[in-house]
Amino acid sequence: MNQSDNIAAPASAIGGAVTVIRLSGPQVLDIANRVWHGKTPLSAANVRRMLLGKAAGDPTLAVYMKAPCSYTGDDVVELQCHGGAASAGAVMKELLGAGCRLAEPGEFTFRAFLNGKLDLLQAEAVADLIASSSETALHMAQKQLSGSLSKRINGLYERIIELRSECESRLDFPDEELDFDDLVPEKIADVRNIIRELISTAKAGSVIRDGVQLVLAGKPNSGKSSLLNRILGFDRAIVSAIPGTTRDTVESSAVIRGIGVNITDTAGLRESSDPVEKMGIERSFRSIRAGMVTFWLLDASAADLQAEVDAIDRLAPGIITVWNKCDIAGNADLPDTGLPTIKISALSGMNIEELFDAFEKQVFAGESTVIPETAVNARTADLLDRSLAHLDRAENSFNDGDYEIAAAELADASNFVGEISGLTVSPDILDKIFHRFCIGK
Ligand SMILES: Nc1nc2c(ncn2[C@@H]2O[C@H](COP(=O)(O)OP(=O)(O)OP(=O)(O)O)[C@@H](O)[C@H]2O)c(=O)[nH]1
Ligand SMILES: [Mg+2]
Repeated sequence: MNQSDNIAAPASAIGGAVTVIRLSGPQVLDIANRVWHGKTPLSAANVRRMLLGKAAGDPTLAVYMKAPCSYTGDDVVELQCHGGAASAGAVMKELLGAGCRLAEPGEFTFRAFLNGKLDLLQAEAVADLIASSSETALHMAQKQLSGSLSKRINGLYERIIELRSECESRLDFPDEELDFDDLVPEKIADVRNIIRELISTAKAGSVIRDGVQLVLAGKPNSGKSSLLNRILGFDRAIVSAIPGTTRDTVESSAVIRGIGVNITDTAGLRESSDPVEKMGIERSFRSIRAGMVTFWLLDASAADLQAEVDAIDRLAPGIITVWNKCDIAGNADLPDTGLPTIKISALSGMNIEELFDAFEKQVFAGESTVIPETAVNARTADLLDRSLAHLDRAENSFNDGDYEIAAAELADASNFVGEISGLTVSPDILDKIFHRFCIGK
């Protein structure tokens, strides 16, 4: 990505009532004034003031933000024109004709990074913020955008650099009676502990950011669609007493305990000669294999309870067995499934909160279910993991009196930690990170 030219792109989804077109670069003020015409041109005299004029023949609001006080740190102009592909397209066409080029995905945020407006962790938080599907995810992204994680990571980086210079001073002045720090091994161990603690938040981070695939599976009539409707709080799927009601998979989104969940209700599993039902059952198996958690529904009012248990596909991921219809099961002696089990009634809502407790436990796989304020993503966890290996070796070398190796290991460790917020980073990694963004951000 070239930083010296002028870029433009719609920054809001086309099709809404208004489209925001964002321009960034050294000549965007001139370019915008050639395309947009108001009573007075955009200039330093009306910086950050919204002015009404026209662009491509239609009423358009325009605002100029002068470098470095803008999102990207460059000169920025934003135009607000009528929504709809044709209207925004006409303005974009004029801007491209006047000297802008279409921005690449994430290019505005990339410029913000190059101009020191954001570090890499904050840039990733911008992408997370847009993708947030729950309040928890939004809160986590906002926290990271405010720089709280960057502060912790940069603090670690500084500490590793200090330890490295301590090792180097022993190399440079081996015979002198300098006031050396005796606590280097303890300090390395301390840094390692903080890093381990951060890595332990990765699981929660991925659950919160990416959400969870939950599959409702079981025999026909066990109450899968009833449970889906109960979780959603409205009638999404058809429920009937006829086995085989759901023929295709039904997908819905929900938030359970602050976690974004994509729920798939599936066609009941049984031997069938009906070709359409067979296709539905094949889809059920595909969904089950792709899930992270499976609620396997069992009918507690069935005549043969052991047959319910025998039907469980134990290869399904993250199974919680759910005895449903407990409202009419009386005191039936329910056989043990050997798996985490909850007794509910999808019809009355009995024990749904207990089912959510079990879901939360399953999602965090036995780790603490307390959602951390900040949590690292897979990229950060991987870099922290790599730095750990070097810190281990640095400590051993230091204890052996091999300060040169210790200093080199600490340098490697600091490079990996520095890559997290972008203090040390290679261009191909930057490309990868910013291409996760949409155009216009
Ligand atoms: N008493 C009682 N009836 C229930 C409960 N849950 C579901 N049912 C009834 O069981 C029947 C089947 O429910 P569905 O939700 O359609 O079952 P399903 O598992 O989606 O069935 P298929 O789509 O055929 O695979 C309906 O008549 C529901 O009203 C429950 O907790 N208690
Ligand atoms: Mg159904």
